[in-house]
Amino acid sequence: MTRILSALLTMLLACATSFAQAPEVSLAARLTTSGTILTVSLTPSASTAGCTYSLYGSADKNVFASGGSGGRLLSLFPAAPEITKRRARDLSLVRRAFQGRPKAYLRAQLQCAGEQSLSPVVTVILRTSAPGVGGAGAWLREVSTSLRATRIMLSNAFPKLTFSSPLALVSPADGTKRLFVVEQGGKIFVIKNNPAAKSKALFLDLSSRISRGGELGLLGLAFHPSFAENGKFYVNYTEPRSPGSAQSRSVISEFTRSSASSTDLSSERRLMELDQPFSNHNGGDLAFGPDGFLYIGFGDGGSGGDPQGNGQDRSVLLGKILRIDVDAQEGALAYAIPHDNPYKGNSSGFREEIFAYGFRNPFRISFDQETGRLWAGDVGQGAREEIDLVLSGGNYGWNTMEGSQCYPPGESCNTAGLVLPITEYGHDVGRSIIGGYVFSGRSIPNLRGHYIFGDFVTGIIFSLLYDGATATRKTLLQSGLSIASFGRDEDGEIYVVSYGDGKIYKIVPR
Ligand SMILES: [Ca+2]
Repeated sequence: MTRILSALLTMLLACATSFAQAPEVSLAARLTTSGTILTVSLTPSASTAGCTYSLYGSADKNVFASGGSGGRLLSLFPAAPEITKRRARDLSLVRRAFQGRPKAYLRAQLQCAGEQSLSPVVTVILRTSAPGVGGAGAWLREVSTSLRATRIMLSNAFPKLTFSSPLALVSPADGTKRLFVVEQGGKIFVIKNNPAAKSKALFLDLSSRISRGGELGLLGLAFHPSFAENGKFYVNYTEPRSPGSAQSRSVISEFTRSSASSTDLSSERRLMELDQPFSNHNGGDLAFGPDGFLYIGFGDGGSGGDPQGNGQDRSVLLGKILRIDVDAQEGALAYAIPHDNPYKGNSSGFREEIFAYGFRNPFRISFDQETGRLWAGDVGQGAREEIDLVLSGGNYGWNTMEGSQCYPPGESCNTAGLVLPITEYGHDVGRSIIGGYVFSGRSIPNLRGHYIFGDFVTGIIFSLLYDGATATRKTLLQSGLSIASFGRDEDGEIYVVSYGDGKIYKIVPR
């Protein structure tokens, strides 16, 4: 959620060009005689402003036979208007991808505003005697066979409804199939999950209380697992520290609905208040785990580079993912600390609410309902955007590391004990990662079990398949949207919350 306004402007400019069909693209690849540098040249048939190339590789030519992209995603980069050239040392994974293989097959996919085209497949003969190239590489074939092309598109889910700066779409999973849309300005609307829906009911209105602008406002919503019975839900918002103050604090509150489609503000029960030293990096999401506890994502407090060192400081709640029990109270707290929290009863002064630490701005978090895994998208500083698989007591690095690189860039660091991202990308691909959800819907069988996420600035949508050992990322679509969030309905289908045009889009098969 960093850089929203400038990014929004960039996106609007970039999307001014639309294509009925993406330009055709030709691909040439050449390996140097040392075998260590690969150069690819991509030449489109027409201008590609605002488009993106995905380069796929495989040791098995057959994975490209179905007409889809296939193969392993080796790199993803913006398309230059005419010829784009990339060298292997700039392409993450390329050298690893080719280890020990006699030949590699490459194909490029060009994506422009939802339209795609594929290059012909080219063959690269590998020199296995080259320095640094060797060892078995059967993984490439295995990965390739599991990566059959999945073609998706976005459908305007509710053509008659528009929202103002929507930030989240949440399902209460109460059997009604209704959806709740969170607006940054403080309102929550409830709608029927029906493309013909033309009315939205104002479920909660916090607009008179919140602090606004930039990354402030009503940022997240989670429903109690027993919402159908107890009517309780939880929000994460920012408010002025005192009336008229320019400084903000984050508030985690419980509300209880007063009817099926409205909530009285007087039902608020404040669980937690947290002063924000700067206006940005407030985190903002909350989610109930399969254990029934509430997980809360807080950013590092803001500014740049985490000047207060909050990410690594376990005596504060900033830069953390917390875990609390909202159904009990303990001492002076409005909640209880679960007995198996990693710092429960510690004597080091660590906050017992902490579940994991070392985050910069974990703006969106979610649980995979089938495996119980907790996923987080942690927005980067100036170089790396990352997805983390969040485990109890884990240190996710910030600000010792940004993604898998030491921070500040170019300095050495002690990486012992730090948990690296499960996937990451550089700022040539995107600049503000938006964590999503694991797809469990029926509409796209190939996508079941894939974690879907994207980027606010570039609008790219990815899938990530994690089998417990290997994570495989694939580009699904260049949406051209400023994606604020993803949403998941009661059937496991996934939606895109579009901040710029205020629309909700559904991921559907193409
Ligand atoms: Ca990290």
